[in-house]
Amino acid sequence: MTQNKYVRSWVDEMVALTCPDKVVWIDGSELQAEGLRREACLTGELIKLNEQKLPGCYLHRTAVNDVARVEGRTFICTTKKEDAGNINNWMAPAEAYEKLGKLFKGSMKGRTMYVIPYSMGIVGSSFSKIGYELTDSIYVVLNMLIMTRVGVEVEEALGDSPEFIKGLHAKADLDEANRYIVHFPEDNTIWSVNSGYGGNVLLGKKCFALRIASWLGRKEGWMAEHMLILGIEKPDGETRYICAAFPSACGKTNLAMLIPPAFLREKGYKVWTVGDDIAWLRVGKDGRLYAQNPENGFFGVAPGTNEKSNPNALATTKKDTIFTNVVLNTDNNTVWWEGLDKNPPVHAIDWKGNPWDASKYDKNDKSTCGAHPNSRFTAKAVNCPCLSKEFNNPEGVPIDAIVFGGRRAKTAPLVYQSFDWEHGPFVGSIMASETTAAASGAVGVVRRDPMAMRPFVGYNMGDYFAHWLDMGHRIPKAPKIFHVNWFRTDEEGNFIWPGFGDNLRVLLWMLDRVDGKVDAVETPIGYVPAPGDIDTTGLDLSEETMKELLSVDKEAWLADVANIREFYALIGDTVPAELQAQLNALEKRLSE
Ligand code: OXD
Ligand code: MN
Repeated sequence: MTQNKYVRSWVDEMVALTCPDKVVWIDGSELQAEGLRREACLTGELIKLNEQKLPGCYLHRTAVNDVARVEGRTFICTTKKEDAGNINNWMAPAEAYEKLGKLFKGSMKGRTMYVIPYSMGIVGSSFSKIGYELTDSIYVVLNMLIMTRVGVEVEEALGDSPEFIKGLHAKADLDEANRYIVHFPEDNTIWSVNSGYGGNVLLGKKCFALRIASWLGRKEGWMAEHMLILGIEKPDGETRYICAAFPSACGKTNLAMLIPPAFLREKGYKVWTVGDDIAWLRVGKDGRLYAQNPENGFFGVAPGTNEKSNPNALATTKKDTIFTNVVLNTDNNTVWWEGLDKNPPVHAIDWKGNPWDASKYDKNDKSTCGAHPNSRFTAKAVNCPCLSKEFNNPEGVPIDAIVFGGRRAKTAPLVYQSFDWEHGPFVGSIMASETTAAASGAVGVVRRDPMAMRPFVGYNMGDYFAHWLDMGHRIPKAPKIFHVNWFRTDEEGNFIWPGFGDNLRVLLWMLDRVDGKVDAVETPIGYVPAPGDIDTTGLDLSEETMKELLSVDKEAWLADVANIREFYALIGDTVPAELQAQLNALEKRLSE
């Protein structure tokens, strides 16, 4: 237990508020973790899985009303409303403390409070930041032990400093109507109550490493982004690094762990994973931008993960993993989810804990799913077969390219490059995803999700854009910025681009652009590859189809400009003049 007086007095205060029967300090040891797993199995909070087939693996089920992040109940509490901006929900700090204080009051009576000292980032690295999470959930403790670096070494690194993020979480009675995920960036504080779902309660992840960290990054001159980090090893042994931001559930984990297509594998290309969800970015001494993954594990979406889509993720989950809300196969005590394989278990329990009959499964009716569509695996990074050897490098990895991406049926081409750095944040700011009605091919609703950070920026979105522009001036050797869309569809609504491992072909074009090895075609939206510059060896894609994938539909883009204007108006007058000028220039180029 730390002697840090700031930690001790804050813990005392939170104990007085929540009134736990017992307080347990988490030391990061395997012995303590094993004791907690055993206790959780006794109460039913965890189910131990088949030790031969899935050693060290467990299943957990959340309450049925508590299966995803709750954006509508997530708040940024700054003294001035304009500091949180129009995109975030805002509450005055005093009001939030009072409102949640009542919910926390006595909420741990009859329960144990666990005190988790954790580091986001490699302990002792200049990137890293320390947090404490107080929670009444063993599930949270065990997930934090996988997702972050926990224990005595973290307390030693903090020493007697007051610089730590104070996280308080209580399950209370899981009451949806009183569920709140609240951030006080001015106080380095996060309060989460009435949930037991990962994204709401593993406070190191979205709450700290994105919302609070983005606030700190702006103050201190660095960036916290919703980005994967991957390394591409070339046949000559050199490895180049790329960061990519896609909205939730658009395949970041799959891209981060991709397996190159056979002809590139044979040439000697390899892909290494540094991170699948969050990147902290700082300018290095050499003037390049460096990235570190602040997490220590993966909290991935299970459904759809299989031997084809992501064999590396699947392999990562074969030991030491906590599965949440997947199907339990009662014949052999293993797990299953939709899209794992074509052999659903015959005797099974669904994510709600009820007997499940796979033969009644109808893919158009989510209520018949055995696993919840947002069911998850929490798996250790060290168990990932393609983990980068730079994963624990305290300096981070140098970034050559930043990639933004969305899910667009028609508008965005397969790939384009921004004209320059200033145009890059513009490209990020107009990121969007849409739903497609597959049957009719009709285009659905567009949700603008700048830099994939709409739910995660801990301050005013316009100020966040300004920070991106400002960072351009601080990075002498800035990465190049690109946009991709793996999801372009044909008239029948079928995806045109094969995706998955073949996405490496597009990343290699980017690296050629970075190295000045290949020309590109200038279009109103940016530079696109010349026909033939993306290697399509072994793919069944005609030149016509490639042209279609890379085409820019001016009418669709002009309609998009109108939608972007509305979105900028929603953010308000903090949108930097530079980005408004970029939007006007785009419109002009499209109209010419
Ligand atoms: C997300 C996640 O929702 O990573 O983005 O869980
Ligand atoms: Mn995410």
